Amino acid sequence: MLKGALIGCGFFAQNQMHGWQAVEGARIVAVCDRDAERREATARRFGIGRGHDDAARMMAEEDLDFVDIATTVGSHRPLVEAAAEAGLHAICQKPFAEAMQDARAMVAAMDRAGKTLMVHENFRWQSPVRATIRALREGAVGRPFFARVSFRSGHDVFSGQPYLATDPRFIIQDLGIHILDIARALFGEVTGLAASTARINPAIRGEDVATMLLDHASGVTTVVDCSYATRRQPDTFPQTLIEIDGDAGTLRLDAGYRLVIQRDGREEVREVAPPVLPWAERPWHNIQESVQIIQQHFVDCLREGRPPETSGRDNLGTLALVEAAYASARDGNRIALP
Ligand code: NAD
Ligand code: 89V
Repeated sequence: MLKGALIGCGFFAQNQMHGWQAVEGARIVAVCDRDAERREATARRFGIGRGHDDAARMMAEEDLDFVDIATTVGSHRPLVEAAAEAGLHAICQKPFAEAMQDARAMVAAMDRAGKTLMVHENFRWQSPVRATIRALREGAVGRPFFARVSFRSGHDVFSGQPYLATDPRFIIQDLGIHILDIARALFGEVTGLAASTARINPAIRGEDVATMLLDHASGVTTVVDCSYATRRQPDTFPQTLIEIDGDAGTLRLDAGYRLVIQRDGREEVREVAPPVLPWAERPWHNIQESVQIIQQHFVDCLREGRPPETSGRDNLGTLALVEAAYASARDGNRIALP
Protein backbone atom coordinates (compact mmCIF):
# COMPACT_ATOMS: atom_id res chain seq x y z
CA MET A 1 0.00 0.00 0.00
CA LEU A 2 1.51 3.35 -1.10
CA LYS A 3 1.47 6.11 1.50
CA GLY A 4 0.71 9.68 0.45
CA ALA A 5 0.25 13.12 1.95
CA LEU A 6 -2.06 15.88 0.77
CA ILE A 7 -0.65 19.43 0.54
CA GLY A 8 -3.35 22.11 0.46
CA CYS A 9 -6.67 21.43 2.18
CA GLY A 10 -8.82 23.93 0.27
CA PHE A 11 -11.88 23.89 -1.97
CA PHE A 12 -10.91 21.24 -4.52
CA ALA A 13 -8.76 19.06 -2.24
CA GLN A 14 -11.95 17.80 -0.59
CA ASN A 15 -12.75 15.95 -3.84
CA GLN A 16 -9.24 14.53 -3.95
CA MET A 17 -9.57 13.22 -0.38
CA HIS A 18 -12.89 11.54 -1.23
CA GLY A 19 -11.24 10.06 -4.30
CA TRP A 20 -8.32 8.68 -2.28
CA GLN A 21 -10.72 6.84 0.02
CA ALA A 22 -11.86 4.75 -2.99
CA VAL A 23 -8.52 4.37 -4.81
CA GLU A 24 -7.00 0.88 -4.56
CA GLY A 25 -3.36 0.58 -3.55
CA ALA A 26 -2.81 3.92 -1.80
CA ARG A 27 -3.94 5.87 1.23
CA ILE A 28 -3.38 9.35 2.60
CA VAL A 29 -1.60 9.28 5.97
CA ALA A 30 -0.97 13.00 6.55
CA VAL A 31 -2.31 16.39 5.47
CA CYS A 32 -0.63 19.78 5.28
CA ASP A 33 -1.96 23.33 5.10
CA ARG A 34 -0.63 26.60 6.45
CA ASP A 35 -4.20 27.45 7.40
CA ALA A 36 -4.88 25.58 10.67
CA GLU A 37 -8.66 25.72 10.33
CA ARG A 38 -8.67 24.12 6.88
CA ARG A 39 -6.03 21.57 7.84
CA GLU A 40 -7.84 20.46 10.98
CA ALA A 41 -11.26 20.37 9.31
CA THR A 42 -9.91 18.17 6.49
CA ALA A 43 -8.05 15.87 8.90
CA ARG A 44 -11.21 15.48 11.00
CA ARG A 45 -13.49 14.95 8.00
CA PHE A 46 -11.33 12.16 6.55
CA GLY A 47 -9.98 10.66 9.79
CA ILE A 48 -6.33 11.58 9.17
CA GLY A 49 -4.30 11.55 12.39
CA ARG A 50 -1.33 13.62 11.26
CA GLY A 51 -1.44 17.31 10.28
CA HIS A 52 1.41 19.67 9.35
CA ASP A 53 1.81 23.37 8.60
CA ASP A 54 5.11 23.04 6.72
CA ALA A 55 5.31 20.81 3.65
CA ALA A 56 9.10 20.32 3.61
CA ARG A 57 9.11 19.35 7.28
CA MET A 58 6.22 16.95 6.68
CA MET A 59 8.12 15.29 3.81
CA ALA A 60 11.14 14.84 6.10
CA GLU A 61 9.22 13.55 9.12
CA GLU A 62 6.58 11.28 7.58
CA ASP A 63 7.15 7.88 5.96
CA LEU A 64 5.76 8.69 2.49
CA ASP A 65 5.85 7.42 -1.11
CA PHE A 66 4.15 10.44 -2.72
CA VAL A 67 2.60 13.85 -2.19
CA ASP A 68 -0.61 15.14 -3.74
CA ILE A 69 -0.21 18.90 -4.26
CA ALA A 70 -3.61 20.66 -4.27
CA THR A 71 -2.46 24.25 -3.80
CA THR A 72 -2.87 27.12 -6.29
CA VAL A 73 -0.27 27.65 -9.00
CA GLY A 74 2.14 30.04 -7.22
CA SER A 75 3.33 27.34 -4.79
CA HIS A 76 3.66 24.46 -7.29
CA ARG A 77 7.35 24.86 -8.18
CA PRO A 78 8.74 25.04 -4.60
CA LEU A 79 6.51 22.14 -3.52
CA VAL A 80 7.40 19.89 -6.48
CA GLU A 81 11.09 20.68 -6.03
CA ALA A 82 10.79 19.86 -2.32
CA ALA A 83 9.19 16.52 -3.25
CA ALA A 84 12.08 15.79 -5.63
CA GLU A 85 14.56 16.72 -2.90
CA ALA A 86 12.78 14.37 -0.49
CA GLY A 87 12.77 11.55 -3.08
CA LEU A 88 8.97 11.37 -3.35
CA HIS A 89 6.65 10.88 -6.33
CA ALA A 90 4.25 13.78 -6.84
CA ILE A 91 0.91 14.74 -8.31
CA CYS A 92 0.53 18.46 -8.97
CA GLN A 93 -2.76 20.24 -9.64
CA LYS A 94 -3.31 22.23 -12.82
CA PRO A 95 -2.38 24.84 -13.90
CA PHE A 96 1.01 23.16 -13.47
CA ALA A 97 2.86 26.50 -13.83
CA GLU A 98 2.36 30.07 -14.96
CA ALA A 99 5.64 30.13 -16.91
CA MET A 100 7.23 27.44 -19.08
CA GLN A 101 10.57 27.83 -17.31
CA ASP A 102 8.97 26.81 -13.99
CA ALA A 103 7.27 23.83 -15.61
CA ARG A 104 10.51 22.67 -17.23
CA ALA A 105 12.38 23.09 -13.93
CA MET A 106 9.83 20.87 -12.13
CA VAL A 107 10.05 18.17 -14.81
CA ALA A 108 13.86 18.28 -14.67
CA ALA A 109 13.94 18.10 -10.85
CA MET A 110 11.71 15.03 -10.77
CA ASP A 111 13.69 13.40 -13.62
CA ARG A 112 16.92 13.94 -11.66
CA ALA A 113 15.28 12.40 -8.58
CA GLY A 114 14.11 9.43 -10.69
CA LYS A 115 10.54 9.95 -9.43
CA THR A 116 7.16 10.09 -11.16
CA LEU A 117 5.45 13.44 -11.68
CA MET A 118 1.82 13.58 -12.82
CA VAL A 119 -0.21 16.73 -13.44
CA HIS A 120 -3.78 16.45 -12.13
CA GLU A 121 -5.16 17.24 -15.61
CA ASN A 122 -8.41 15.40 -15.10
CA PHE A 123 -10.80 16.60 -17.83
CA ARG A 124 -9.48 14.12 -20.42
CA TRP A 125 -10.22 11.43 -17.80
CA GLN A 126 -13.94 12.28 -17.55
CA SER A 127 -15.78 9.14 -18.62
CA PRO A 128 -17.86 10.87 -21.38
CA VAL A 129 -14.65 12.40 -22.82
CA ARG A 130 -12.93 9.03 -22.54
CA ALA A 131 -15.83 7.40 -24.44
CA THR A 132 -15.41 10.02 -27.18
CA ILE A 133 -11.65 9.45 -27.43
CA ARG A 134 -12.26 5.70 -27.62
CA ALA A 135 -14.88 6.02 -30.37
CA LEU A 136 -12.56 8.27 -32.40
CA ARG A 137 -9.62 5.86 -32.02
CA GLU A 138 -11.85 2.94 -33.03
CA GLY A 139 -12.48 4.76 -36.32
CA ALA A 140 -16.11 5.80 -35.71
CA VAL A 141 -15.83 8.74 -38.17
CA GLY A 142 -12.92 7.55 -40.30
CA ARG A 143 -10.14 10.11 -40.69
CA PRO A 144 -11.05 13.26 -38.70
CA PHE A 145 -10.53 16.67 -40.32
CA PHE A 146 -12.50 19.14 -38.16
CA ALA A 147 -13.53 19.41 -34.52
CA ARG A 148 -15.09 21.79 -32.06
CA VAL A 149 -14.37 21.33 -28.37
CA SER A 150 -16.58 23.68 -26.43
CA PHE A 151 -17.23 24.74 -22.83
CA ARG A 152 -19.78 27.53 -22.37
CA SER A 153 -21.54 28.35 -19.12
CA GLY A 154 -22.73 31.13 -16.83
CA HIS A 155 -22.13 29.10 -13.66
CA ASP A 156 -20.85 31.08 -10.66
CA VAL A 157 -17.38 29.64 -10.20
CA PHE A 158 -16.18 32.64 -8.16
CA SER A 159 -17.95 31.82 -4.91
CA GLY A 160 -16.01 28.54 -4.47
CA GLN A 161 -12.79 29.83 -6.04
CA PRO A 162 -12.57 33.60 -5.33
CA TYR A 163 -9.04 33.86 -6.81
CA LEU A 164 -10.57 33.26 -10.26
CA ALA A 165 -12.13 36.75 -10.06
CA THR A 166 -8.91 38.54 -9.08
CA ASP A 167 -6.15 36.75 -11.02
CA PRO A 168 -5.00 38.70 -14.10
CA ARG A 169 -5.49 35.55 -16.22
CA PHE A 170 -8.76 33.68 -15.94
CA ILE A 171 -10.50 31.44 -18.42
CA ILE A 172 -7.62 30.17 -20.57
CA GLN A 173 -5.36 29.46 -17.61
CA ASP A 174 -8.07 27.92 -15.41
CA LEU A 175 -10.54 26.20 -17.73
CA GLY A 176 -9.25 26.56 -21.29
CA ILE A 177 -6.20 24.60 -20.19
CA HIS A 178 -8.47 21.55 -19.68
CA ILE A 179 -10.22 22.01 -23.01
CA LEU A 180 -6.94 22.50 -24.90
CA ASP A 181 -5.68 19.32 -23.21
CA ILE A 182 -8.74 17.42 -24.46
CA ALA A 183 -7.96 18.66 -27.99
CA ARG A 184 -4.41 17.30 -27.61
CA ALA A 185 -5.73 13.99 -26.25
CA LEU A 186 -8.03 13.68 -29.29
CA PHE A 187 -5.81 14.85 -32.14
CA GLY A 188 -2.22 15.16 -30.90
CA GLU A 189 0.22 18.02 -30.99
CA VAL A 190 -0.55 21.45 -32.39
CA THR A 191 1.56 23.31 -34.96
CA GLY A 192 -0.24 26.66 -34.95
CA LEU A 193 -2.76 28.53 -32.81
CA ALA A 194 -4.71 31.79 -33.08
CA ALA A 195 -6.87 33.14 -30.25
CA SER A 196 -9.10 36.02 -29.33
CA THR A 197 -10.38 36.82 -25.83
CA ALA A 198 -12.91 39.09 -24.15
CA ARG A 199 -13.96 40.12 -20.67
CA ILE A 200 -17.75 40.32 -20.42
CA ASN A 201 -18.18 40.25 -16.63
CA PRO A 202 -17.02 43.70 -15.40
CA ALA A 203 -16.60 42.41 -11.83
CA ILE A 204 -13.57 40.22 -12.64
CA ARG A 205 -10.01 41.04 -13.67
CA GLY A 206 -9.16 38.49 -16.37
CA GLU A 207 -10.76 37.28 -19.60
CA ASP A 208 -13.92 35.17 -19.32
CA VAL A 209 -14.32 34.33 -23.04
CA ALA A 210 -11.71 32.72 -25.30
CA THR A 211 -12.00 31.42 -28.85
CA MET A 212 -9.04 29.48 -30.21
CA LEU A 213 -8.23 27.95 -33.60
CA LEU A 214 -5.77 25.04 -33.55
CA ASP A 215 -3.93 23.36 -36.45
CA HIS A 216 -2.80 19.86 -35.43
CA ALA A 217 0.17 18.06 -36.99
CA SER A 218 -2.30 15.25 -37.79
CA GLY A 219 -4.09 17.58 -40.23
CA VAL A 220 -7.15 18.22 -38.03
CA THR A 221 -8.36 21.80 -37.43
CA THR A 222 -9.99 22.34 -34.02
CA VAL A 223 -12.02 25.24 -32.69
CA VAL A 224 -11.71 25.39 -28.89
CA ASP A 225 -14.21 27.84 -27.43
CA CYS A 226 -14.66 28.65 -23.75
CA SER A 227 -16.95 31.05 -21.93
CA TYR A 228 -18.07 31.76 -18.40
CA ALA A 229 -20.30 34.59 -19.66
CA THR A 230 -22.86 32.45 -21.49
CA ARG A 231 -26.35 32.69 -20.01
CA ARG A 232 -28.41 29.81 -21.34
CA GLN A 233 -30.78 27.25 -19.94
CA PRO A 234 -30.18 24.51 -19.22
CA ASP A 235 -26.68 25.58 -18.21
CA THR A 236 -24.30 22.81 -19.23
CA PHE A 237 -21.67 23.39 -16.50
CA PRO A 238 -19.30 21.55 -16.33
CA GLN A 239 -19.80 19.61 -19.56
CA THR A 240 -17.35 19.76 -22.45
CA LEU A 241 -19.25 19.41 -25.72
CA ILE A 242 -17.44 17.92 -28.71
CA GLU A 243 -18.16 17.71 -32.45
CA ILE A 244 -15.90 15.81 -34.82
CA ASP A 245 -16.21 15.55 -38.61
CA GLY A 246 -14.40 12.70 -40.33
CA ASP A 247 -14.25 11.44 -43.90
CA ALA A 248 -16.63 8.59 -42.99
CA GLY A 249 -19.07 10.25 -40.58
CA THR A 250 -19.62 12.60 -37.67
CA LEU A 251 -19.55 12.27 -33.91
CA ARG A 252 -21.01 14.58 -31.24
CA LEU A 253 -20.73 14.56 -27.47
CA ASP A 254 -23.94 16.49 -26.84
CA ALA A 255 -25.31 18.19 -23.74
CA GLY A 256 -26.70 15.59 -21.35
CA TYR A 257 -23.78 13.25 -22.00
CA ARG A 258 -25.12 11.73 -25.23
CA LEU A 259 -22.58 10.47 -27.72
CA VAL A 260 -24.14 10.56 -31.21
CA ILE A 261 -22.39 8.84 -34.11
CA GLN A 262 -23.72 9.23 -37.66
CA ARG A 263 -22.27 7.09 -40.44
CA ASP A 264 -23.51 5.51 -43.64
CA GLY A 265 -26.98 7.06 -43.18
CA ARG A 266 -27.41 5.53 -39.72
CA GLU A 267 -27.36 7.15 -36.28
CA GLU A 268 -26.16 5.49 -33.09
CA VAL A 269 -26.76 7.15 -29.70
CA ARG A 270 -24.68 6.06 -26.72
CA GLU A 271 -25.61 7.24 -23.21
CA VAL A 272 -22.26 8.07 -21.61
CA ALA A 273 -23.38 9.91 -18.46
CA PRO A 274 -20.87 9.64 -15.62
CA PRO A 275 -22.07 8.01 -12.39
CA VAL A 276 -22.83 10.20 -9.36
CA LEU A 277 -20.37 8.67 -6.88
CA PRO A 278 -21.71 8.30 -3.31
CA TRP A 279 -19.79 11.37 -2.13
CA ALA A 280 -20.39 13.47 -5.27
CA GLU A 281 -23.08 16.01 -6.14
CA ARG A 282 -24.55 17.36 -9.35
CA PRO A 283 -23.45 19.16 -11.45
CA TRP A 284 -19.86 18.57 -10.28
CA HIS A 285 -20.18 14.75 -10.40
CA ASN A 286 -18.56 14.59 -13.84
CA ILE A 287 -15.42 16.33 -12.58
CA GLN A 288 -15.52 14.47 -9.27
CA GLU A 289 -15.57 11.06 -10.96
CA SER A 290 -12.53 12.03 -13.06
CA VAL A 291 -10.59 12.91 -9.88
CA GLN A 292 -10.92 9.35 -8.62
CA ILE A 293 -10.06 7.95 -12.06
CA ILE A 294 -6.88 10.02 -12.49
CA GLN A 295 -5.71 9.24 -8.95
CA GLN A 296 -6.20 5.49 -9.61
CA HIS A 297 -4.26 5.94 -12.87
CA PHE A 298 -1.34 7.48 -10.92
CA VAL A 299 -1.23 4.55 -8.48
CA ASP A 300 -1.53 1.98 -11.31
CA CYS A 301 1.36 3.68 -13.15
CA LEU A 302 3.56 3.63 -10.03
CA ARG A 303 2.80 -0.05 -9.47
CA GLU A 304 3.44 -0.95 -13.11
CA GLY A 305 6.49 1.32 -13.55
CA ARG A 306 5.08 3.33 -16.49
CA PRO A 307 4.69 7.11 -16.91
CA PRO A 308 1.21 8.59 -16.36
CA GLU A 309 -0.62 9.76 -19.48
CA THR A 310 -0.74 13.31 -18.07
CA SER A 311 2.85 13.35 -16.82
CA GLY A 312 4.66 16.61 -16.09
CA ARG A 313 6.50 16.22 -19.40
CA ASP A 314 3.25 15.64 -21.33
CA ASN A 315 1.71 18.71 -19.73
CA LEU A 316 4.42 20.94 -21.22
CA GLY A 317 2.52 20.51 -24.50
CA THR A 318 -0.71 21.82 -22.96
CA LEU A 319 1.03 24.71 -21.21
CA ALA A 320 2.62 25.71 -24.53
CA LEU A 321 -0.90 26.09 -25.96
CA VAL A 322 -1.97 28.26 -23.01
CA GLU A 323 1.06 30.52 -23.50
CA ALA A 324 0.47 30.66 -27.26
CA ALA A 325 -3.20 31.57 -26.73
CA TYR A 326 -2.37 34.52 -24.47
CA ALA A 327 0.38 35.68 -26.84
CA SER A 328 -1.90 35.40 -29.88
CA ALA A 329 -4.79 37.23 -28.18
CA ARG A 330 -2.42 39.99 -27.03
CA ASP A 331 -0.61 40.52 -30.34
CA GLY A 332 -3.30 39.52 -32.83
CA ASN A 333 -0.96 36.93 -34.45
CA ARG A 334 -1.18 33.27 -35.28
CA ILE A 335 1.51 31.55 -33.19
CA ALA A 336 3.55 28.77 -34.79
CA LEU A 337 4.46 26.00 -32.34
CA PRO A 338 7.59 23.86 -32.72
P1 NAD B 1 -7.83 26.96 -2.36
O1 NAD B 1 -7.25 28.32 -2.26
O2 NAD B 1 -9.24 26.73 -1.90
O3 NAD B 1 -6.92 25.92 -1.56
C1 NAD B 1 -5.52 25.94 -1.59
C2 NAD B 1 -5.02 25.63 -0.18
O4 NAD B 1 -3.60 25.47 -0.24
C3 NAD B 1 -5.29 26.75 0.83
O5 NAD B 1 -5.97 26.21 1.94
C4 NAD B 1 -3.89 27.27 1.19
O6 NAD B 1 -3.79 27.67 2.55
C5 NAD B 1 -3.03 26.04 0.92
N1 NAD B 1 -1.62 26.34 0.62
C6 NAD B 1 -1.12 27.22 -0.29
N2 NAD B 1 0.22 27.17 -0.32
C7 NAD B 1 0.59 26.24 0.59
C8 NAD B 1 1.85 25.72 1.01
N3 NAD B 1 3.00 26.16 0.48
N4 NAD B 1 1.88 24.78 1.98
C9 NAD B 1 0.72 24.34 2.53
N5 NAD B 1 -0.51 24.78 2.16
C10 NAD B 1 -0.57 25.72 1.20
O7 NAD B 1 -7.64 26.52 -3.87
P2 NAD B 1 -8.53 25.48 -4.71
O8 NAD B 1 -9.70 26.20 -5.29
O9 NAD B 1 -8.75 24.25 -3.92
O10 NAD B 1 -7.55 25.20 -5.94
C11 NAD B 1 -6.36 24.49 -5.76
C12 NAD B 1 -5.84 24.08 -7.14
O11 NAD B 1 -6.78 23.16 -7.69
C13 NAD B 1 -5.73 25.23 -8.14
O12 NAD B 1 -4.53 25.11 -8.86
C14 NAD B 1 -6.95 25.08 -9.04
O13 NAD B 1 -6.74 25.53 -10.37
C15 NAD B 1 -7.10 23.56 -9.02
N6 NAD B 1 -8.46 23.10 -9.35
C16 NAD B 1 -8.53 22.03 -10.17
C17 NAD B 1 -9.76 21.54 -10.55
C18 NAD B 1 -9.79 20.36 -11.47
O14 NAD B 1 -10.84 19.94 -11.93
N7 NAD B 1 -8.65 19.77 -11.78
C19 NAD B 1 -10.94 22.15 -10.09
C20 NAD B 1 -10.83 23.21 -9.21
C21 NAD B 1 -9.57 23.69 -8.84
O1 89V C 1 -11.88 22.51 -13.27
C1 89V C 1 -11.41 23.57 -12.91
O2 89V C 1 -10.23 23.77 -13.09
C2 89V C 1 -12.25 24.60 -12.19
C3 89V C 1 -13.46 25.09 -12.97
C4 89V C 1 -14.34 23.98 -13.51
C5 89V C 1 -14.28 26.00 -12.07
O3 89V C 1 -13.03 25.87 -14.06
O4 89V C 1 -11.45 25.66 -11.78
